[in-house]
Amino acid sequence: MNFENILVYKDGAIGVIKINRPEVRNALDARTLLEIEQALDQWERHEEVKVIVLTGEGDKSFAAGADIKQLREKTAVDALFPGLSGLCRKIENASKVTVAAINGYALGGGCEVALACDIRVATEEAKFGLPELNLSIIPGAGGTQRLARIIGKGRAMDMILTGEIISAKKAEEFGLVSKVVSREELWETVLEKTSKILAKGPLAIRLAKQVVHRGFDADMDTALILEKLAQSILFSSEDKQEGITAFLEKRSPRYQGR
Ligand code: CO8
Repeated sequence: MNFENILVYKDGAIGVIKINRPEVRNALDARTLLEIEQALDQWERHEEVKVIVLTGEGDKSFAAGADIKQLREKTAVDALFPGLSGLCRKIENASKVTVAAINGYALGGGCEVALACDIRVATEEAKFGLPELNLSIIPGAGGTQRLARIIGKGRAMDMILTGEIISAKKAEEFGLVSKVVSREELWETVLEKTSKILAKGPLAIRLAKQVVHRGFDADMDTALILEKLAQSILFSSEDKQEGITAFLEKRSPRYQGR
């Protein structure tokens, strides 16, 4: 597929997906959603790519939400199709680690895409909000659920009902992003996080992601069983032997993903 609305490139072990519609603040129209899905599939299949980064072109916006012009045409039936909601689920379920590098506005569906990523880092200028109620719709791509799970029900309810746009600093206080840095430091921060992740065993990364995501929505007993089973798989892996041997021999581990 020829990408028109996103830029897709590789930087070492990072597969980058950059939303490239700065003239409309990187609003997510149908084509952009389709392209992001295709790019995700491409990076999922790419052996050298271990981390997938979503970001936005320009210094104003990560993504200003669903394309409001296209929303006008949407019918009740359209809301039942996966669309943006399916994309967010796909991001969350990616086998590789996903990072949102938030370079500006992350509003509505744009915020929901960021919420679906495993890790969120932002520039000081970034702003966050779920202003859908201004249009008399609700955050419909998982935002009502993921925001509450990440920052707590009370704060999520406040943001959703008031539509207030919050600063990066406030988002960090809320735990909506894990780090806020200057614009110049954003990519460096992504690289730092990636190099820490790459030093870990690939099987452990994959299972940790699944246990946190799936366990979070399960009851405690089920979640703890998931954790035990994942640990049991890891205990029988060559990588676990290598990790422990390397620690005892005071050297860096050489993981094979087995
Ligand atoms: N969609 C389409 N166009 C947009 C969008 C958008 N979301 N956001 C900005 N634009 C366009 C503007 O219309 C404008 O176009 P033009 O130059 O032709 O007038 C251009 O981008 C620049 O916008 P501004 O002049 O407003 O730029 P500012 O820098 O002053 O402001 C903001 C930037 C704050 C981002 C502002 O543009 C804004 O508030 N945008 C709308 C944000 C919003 O309400 N987002 C939520 C959208 S609804 C949604 O995401 C629903 C998700 C769930 C869907 C589930 C479906 C089943």
